[in-house]
Amino acid sequence: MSAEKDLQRRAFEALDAFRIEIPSWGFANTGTRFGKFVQAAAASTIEEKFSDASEVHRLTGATPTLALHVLWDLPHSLDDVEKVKSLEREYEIRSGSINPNLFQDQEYKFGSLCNPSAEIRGRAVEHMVESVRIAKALGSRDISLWLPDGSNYPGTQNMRRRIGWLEEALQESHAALGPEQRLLVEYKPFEPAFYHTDIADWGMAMHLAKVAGPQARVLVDTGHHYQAQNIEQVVAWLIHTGMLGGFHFNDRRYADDDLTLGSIDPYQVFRIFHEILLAEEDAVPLDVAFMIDQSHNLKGKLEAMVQTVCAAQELWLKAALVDREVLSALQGSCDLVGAEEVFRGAFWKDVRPLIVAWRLDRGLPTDPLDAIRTNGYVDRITKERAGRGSSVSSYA
Ligand code: RM4
Ligand code: MN
Ligand code: MN
Repeated sequence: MSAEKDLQRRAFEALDAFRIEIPSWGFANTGTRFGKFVQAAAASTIEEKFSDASEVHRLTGATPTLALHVLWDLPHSLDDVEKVKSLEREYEIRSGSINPNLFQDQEYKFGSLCNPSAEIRGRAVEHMVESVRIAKALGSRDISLWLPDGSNYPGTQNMRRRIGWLEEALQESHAALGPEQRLLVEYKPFEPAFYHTDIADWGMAMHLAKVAGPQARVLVDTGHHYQAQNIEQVVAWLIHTGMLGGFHFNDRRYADDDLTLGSIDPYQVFRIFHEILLAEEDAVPLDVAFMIDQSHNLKGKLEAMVQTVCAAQELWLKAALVDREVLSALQGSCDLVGAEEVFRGAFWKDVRPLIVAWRLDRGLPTDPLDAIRTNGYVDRITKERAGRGSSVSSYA
C-alpha cells in the first residue's frame, strides 16, 4: 500500500472511531452572571434541543448522543421519559449522560450532599437515585455528577466531616446503579463556592469514586483546573489507575469560561488526545466518554457547536497521526529535540484535506460549518422560535 493510502486509511479509522457527546444546555439561552443575551434561535424545549443535536450530527457524523440535565430537560422526572424516548426515535439521537442538578433548589443554599442537615442530604441523595432511575429508563449508561457544594469563608464548615457525608451519599447513589451503569465524579476547585469546594481536584474525585464503588470513575472537565495544572498528566494518572471515566471539553483563558474547545489552547486538547491514543495503542483497557460542556452566550449556538465538533475532529486526527513508535524510540534515547519535533510536527500538520476526504467518503458535507451557516436550518428555527416567550436557563 502506498504511504499516502496508508495515511488515509489510518485517518479514516481514527475519524470513524471518534464520537463526542453534545450538551442539551449548549443550545439553550444562557449568559454570564451579569446578564443574559437572548438569541431568537435558542432552544427552549427538549424537542428543540433534540432537533438541534440531530442537525449537528447530520452535518458532522460524530455526535449521536445528547447529554441531558435532569431539572432542565426532564422537569417531571420519570414522567418525561416516554416523551424523551419518542424524541430519540424521531430525531435519531440517543440520550447520553444524565446530569443530576444539585445546584438550583433553595434548600441547597448551604450544600446538597454535604449539607449539615441530614434531611437535606437525604433529599439530595434521593435526587441522585432518581437520576439513576431516569438514566436506566432511558438506557443511558453514565450519570455525571458535578457537585457545587463548598463554603465561602474559612471556619464556617467542617471540611473533614463533609468528606464522610459525601462518601456515604456516593455509596448510596452507587448502590442504585444497574450493572451496566457508571457514576462519573466531576471535580472543580472553585465556583460557586470560593473558599473550598468539597470535590476540588482529581485526587479527591478519585478517592470518592473508589469509595463509592466499582462502577464509579472520574470525570475531567478541562475548565476545572488551576491555570498551571498539567491536565494531560492528570489524564495519564487516571488512565494508569483505571479511574478515567470521561471528559467535559471546553476551553478557557481564566476560569471555567466554557469557551469553544481549542479556541484558546488547541495544543492542550491535542496533548490530552495523545494520552488517550497512546493508552489505546498500549492496549490499556479504556472506556472514556468524550463530552462537550460549553455554553455559547454570544456565538450562534448551532454554529458554535458545529465549530466545536470540527475542531475536536481536527485535533483528534492530529493526535492519531503522531508516529508513536518513532516517538517512543526517541524518548528512549533521550533525543529531546527529536521527540519534541515528532510530537509538535503532528500538531502542526494540516489534516483538513484528510478530513474533507473522509467526509466525502462518508456522505457528509465537506464543510459542516459552512453548511450550518448556509443550509437554512438556522433561518428556519430563528423564524419558528422568534416571538415566543424565550426562556433563559438560570445556568450562567
Ligand atoms: C458546572 C459543571 C457541570 C455542568 C454545570 C452546568 O460548572 O461543569 O458539569 O453541568 O456547570
Ligand atoms: Mn462540566
Ligand atoms: Mn464547568
